[in-house]
Amino acid sequence: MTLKIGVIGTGMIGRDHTRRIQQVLAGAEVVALSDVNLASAESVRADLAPNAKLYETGEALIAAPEVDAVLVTSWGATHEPYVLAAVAAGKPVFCEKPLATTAEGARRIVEAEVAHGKRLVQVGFMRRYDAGYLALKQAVQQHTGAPILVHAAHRNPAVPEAYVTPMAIHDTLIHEIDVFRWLLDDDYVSARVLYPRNAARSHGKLRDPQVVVLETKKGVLIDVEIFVNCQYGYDIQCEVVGEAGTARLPEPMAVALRLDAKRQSSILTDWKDRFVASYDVELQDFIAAASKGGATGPSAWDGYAAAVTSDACVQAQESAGQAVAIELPARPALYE
Ligand code: NAI
Ligand code: ISE
Repeated sequence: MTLKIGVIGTGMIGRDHTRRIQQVLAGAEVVALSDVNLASAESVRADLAPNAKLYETGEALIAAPEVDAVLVTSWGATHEPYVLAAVAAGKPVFCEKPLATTAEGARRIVEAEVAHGKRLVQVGFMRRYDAGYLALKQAVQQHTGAPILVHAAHRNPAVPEAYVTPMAIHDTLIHEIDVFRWLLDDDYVSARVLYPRNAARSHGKLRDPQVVVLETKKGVLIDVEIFVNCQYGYDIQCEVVGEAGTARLPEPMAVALRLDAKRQSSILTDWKDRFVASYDVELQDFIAAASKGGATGPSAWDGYAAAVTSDACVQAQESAGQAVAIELPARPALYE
């Protein structure tokens, strides 16, 4: 059976996911496309999915009889209504991060899915599928002893002028927020944000870099540096310190050069290249589960937990270094 997918939002990642479904992955085909900018959907159809039908609205695409499953890759603020419409239609839906831009919005999705009685939603937290993070998790479980500290960094070479301070949390840190819950099998109890002086390349509406300190229920302290104008590359770092030893996220493969009296190797510059394999695996996983009418992987509950934490971190950005408490209600049985 070929899963027939409709894609809502055909910008950078919507185009890239369409490419992987059409050219890399097995068992699915993009049959419908929609974007508020129809010219963008038209261009993705022309380049990648010539048999796809164009829809003027995401809602019409979700309701279309030929669409078995939906990919939501539009701007974050538009995710919630599309995911709710897909759940109401009983169609599996892959939603890029964030699941919703507020915790209340994500909660509404959890409630709708629980009322439906079966998982339909997968959130695009692709790091859980990254070979490096999977190896790190195994090393923590088998070798380091119980984790005590995590030191991490999320560095982008540059961001557009419109990227402002809270986006460091809900656009960027959200990946660490999710992956550390998964890595440590833990939940957060508090968040703090500390700022050094602003980097010269930043501007009045962006505090950059910043350091987020998260504390977990099991007492692990996590410090994450977010530096989105670091200039030199796209660099994701993570070291777990445990009772018996430490484990570090592997560096992406790079040829080691000896040249001009220097040892050197390249650093990637684009998140698309850094996580290319994990995007492939997460979507193949979606296709497998959606073909059976369900969903797997990062759940709506994970999207909700990330949104609650993200809201607390944004509040902490404005709390002069004070800790902000993070509390989650009881997890519904659907997500056990
Ligand atoms: P983009 O701006 O390149 O593309 C978004 C597209 O959505 C645009 O073509 C826009 O016209 C369209 N759009 C906006 N509102 C819409 C609506 N109501 N209905 C239909 N289409 C609409 O943005 P990009 O970078 O592709 O990001 C899209 C989503 O993917 C965001 O939520 C972002 O956080 C997420 N993302 C995830 C990444 C990851 O590593 N997992 C990486 C980059 C983005
Ligand atoms: C972008 O939206 C992503 O999701 C990337 O993975 C992240 O590194 C970047 O900071 C975000 O802006």
